[in-house]
Amino acid sequence: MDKQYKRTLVTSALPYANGPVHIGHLAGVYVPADIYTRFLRLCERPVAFIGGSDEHGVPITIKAKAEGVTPQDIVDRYHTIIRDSMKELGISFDVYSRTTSETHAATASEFFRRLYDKGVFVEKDSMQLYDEKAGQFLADRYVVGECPNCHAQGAYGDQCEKCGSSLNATDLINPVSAITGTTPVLRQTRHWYLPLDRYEEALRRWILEGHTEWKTNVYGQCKSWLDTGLQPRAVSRDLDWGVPVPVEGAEGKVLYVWFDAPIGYISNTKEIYPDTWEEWWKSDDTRLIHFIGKDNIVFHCIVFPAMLMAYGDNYQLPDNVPANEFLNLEGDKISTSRNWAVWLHEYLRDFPGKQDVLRYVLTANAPETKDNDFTWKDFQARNNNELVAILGNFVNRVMVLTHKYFGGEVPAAGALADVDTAALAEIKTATEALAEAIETFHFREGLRQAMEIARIGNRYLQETEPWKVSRTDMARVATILNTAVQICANIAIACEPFMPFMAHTLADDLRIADMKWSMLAGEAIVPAGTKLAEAHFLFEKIDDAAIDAQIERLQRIKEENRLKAWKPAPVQAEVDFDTFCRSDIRVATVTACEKVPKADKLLKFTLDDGTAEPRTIVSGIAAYYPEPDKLVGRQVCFIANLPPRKLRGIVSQGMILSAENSDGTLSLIAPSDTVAAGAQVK
Ligand code: B3M
Ligand code: ZN
Repeated sequence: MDKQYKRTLVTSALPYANGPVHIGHLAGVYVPADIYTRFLRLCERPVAFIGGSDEHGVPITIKAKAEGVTPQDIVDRYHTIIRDSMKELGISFDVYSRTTSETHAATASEFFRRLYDKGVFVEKDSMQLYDEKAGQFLADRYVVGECPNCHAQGAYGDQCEKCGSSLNATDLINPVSAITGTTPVLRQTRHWYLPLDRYEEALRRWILEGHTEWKTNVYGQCKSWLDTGLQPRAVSRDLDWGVPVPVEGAEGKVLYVWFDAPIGYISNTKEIYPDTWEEWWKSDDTRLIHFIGKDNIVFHCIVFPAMLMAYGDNYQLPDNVPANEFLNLEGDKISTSRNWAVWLHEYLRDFPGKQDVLRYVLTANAPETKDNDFTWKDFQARNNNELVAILGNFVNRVMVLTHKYFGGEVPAAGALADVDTAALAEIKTATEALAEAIETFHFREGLRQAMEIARIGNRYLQETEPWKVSRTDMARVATILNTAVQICANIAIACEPFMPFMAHTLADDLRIADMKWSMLAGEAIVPAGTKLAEAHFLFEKIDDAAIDAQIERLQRIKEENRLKAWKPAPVQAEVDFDTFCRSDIRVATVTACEKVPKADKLLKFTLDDGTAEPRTIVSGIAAYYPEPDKLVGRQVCFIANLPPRKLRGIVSQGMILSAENSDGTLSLIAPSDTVAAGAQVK
């Protein structure tokens, strides 16, 4: 399909260097981009895989302020963590640079300047919030106040987290600067706007008519943006962190992070190909593919292409943008701020040597067409039941048998029987389907086809049973095992894009020096006479303890988040003092306590309230006191002057007081020292 292209430029979203990357980023962007790139390399098609950190933007400055360090400190820290962890996972970037590089500053600056000189931008003055104490304009995130829609306090200048509406900082009621806590004033400021409306027709033709083959989620989002009508967008900000606006009189202004970040793809290409980078961006026979998550679609399909159109000079627009949906974790949305994530660097620490398992699970479960869920139980099951039981087991059996019957030397095959040619034909079909799936960005399907080869291998051994044949016909055993070794070789090559660590180990074991896609389903990938490595297991089982530890970690985080989110209930409407005083609250000593039969919420208390008569009160707290007899002897507080009422046939004389904890559990109220039964609470 893309034979007319000389080279493919693969980009993957530049992660913000304000935190580590998690499985959501990996499943959505980096693992699919890496699969695609590795596939092209195996096919010997020229490809460059561009990555890097996105190091500008307001969130980084906020994090720096919160920690009392510089933005540079923040991006240095996370750039290193992200770069190293992605490398360890085998994400095979040709370059992983950063938007604080000099090359990038020069490239982004030149890009803006050219658009400026061509008169592309619209310059507009507007009123924005300014913190006089800090002496700076406030980015939307730096302003908090009352939401104009739901009137919640603490809404941010760009969004109210309570009602979800997106806001303008100037709409907030009683805005306060998050930097100094002072009330900001409105001040005039000038910014440059990219008039997206002027590119609407061209974008419409290019996407809606020219790229009907794009994934439906991507195409649909573009269509809805275009149908709503595009507006000019400011591409500069009043901020001291970013690429300075290269225009006289623009001191204190930087390029908006979403203007400079995609240019980072160009800057990073220059870093690896300082002499030939233009071929990769500006020639018709280059194919540009952006791997991103669904929240970045508008920037990659509308804004950046409009920027490239505005620049001209034959910059190529993306040929495809196979954006993914989101991956959830154990049923909940992944969230950096709530620490609800599996962080890559922590995974690599907790599961050393198991990079391929994560790559496998994230691909098998990739959110290609809808949001999907990662669970640790599924991770374990896929490892144990698929990688270990199907793939690892097949390869191990072949290696063991080859050692057992032929001292580890691949025997020469004789004439093939029908069962042999049938297996090889099935493999050919699977590898063709696999290539087609990867070409069209259906990586889950691709992985399924790659695993199919191992399934074919297992069936082949079951049907041919070389261990039985060995009693009568060693020449036939030789043919079977030669065929089985070739199936292993197909597994190595077909799985390389998905599980490169396993694939290269297996290729080494089979003495395949240089894997190529063209070898697949071909004849004798491993020549007869090759001495194989000793048999070993490519995958090992993951036990319950390792999985339980991860699940417990998530439960702890959930608990912490719940406590953080808890707030005391709002205070009720006022009551006058006399009304309050009419409630007669007293202390009593528990003399007996038991469950009420057939009412799992209720406990029946018998109380000494200082009078001659014991008092009975039924209370709905059984769930929190599973051993009611242990309450005997304790003191409780109760309301003495409520009218008696019947509960489950028992007359309850009052109400026992308890406090509701943040998790909804109830806890009995008692005086801090023992007092006389019947003492009044005042
Ligand atoms: N840093 C947003 C993100 O990580 C952004 C991507 C930039 S790609 C040019 O979701
Ligand atoms: Zn609101």
